[in-house]
Amino acid sequence: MIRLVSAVAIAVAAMSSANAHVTLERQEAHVGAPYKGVLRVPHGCEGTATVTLRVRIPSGVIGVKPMPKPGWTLTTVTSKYSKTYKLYHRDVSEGVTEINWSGGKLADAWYDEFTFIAVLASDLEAGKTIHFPVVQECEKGVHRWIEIPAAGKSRSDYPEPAPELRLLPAAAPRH
Ligand SMILES: [Cu+2]
Repeated sequence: MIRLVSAVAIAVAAMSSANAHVTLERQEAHVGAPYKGVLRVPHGCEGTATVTLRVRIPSGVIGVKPMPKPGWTLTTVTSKYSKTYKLYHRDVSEGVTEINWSGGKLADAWYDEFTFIAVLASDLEAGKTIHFPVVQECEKGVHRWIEIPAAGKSRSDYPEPAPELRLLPAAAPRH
């Protein structure tokens, strides 16, 4: 009984510390469907406020549109995709591949979310995990949430894991 309780306590601790980093709210989504990405920022760096959040969009995540935040300057980088995709009845061969919220101030003691919408291309591989590397700049210090787990490892094995999204098979069409 004691062993069980301590095993559960360890699992909860590992889970809560992993989730206490910058993570995506929805960590699973169907390929070939829209996806709302909500980056959760539960703390700053070295106890100081976050002033910039920059995220890189992985390949196959298309039609990205970020949500502006009052008090923050929003800029994006548009790049050519590795191929042309069908997006809502039109062909797209380029799009937003980096989002930058800057010039704001999110105190270490406070929590906030940074949002974007996108479409997960239908040729993304279900069962795979894709990563959204984030750089979090603070008044003092920086967190580079860019570590991608090697085979056989998980995000809790790394001090600064990149936010991850597990891909599910395309949902059955609704009639
Ligand atoms: Cu953390």
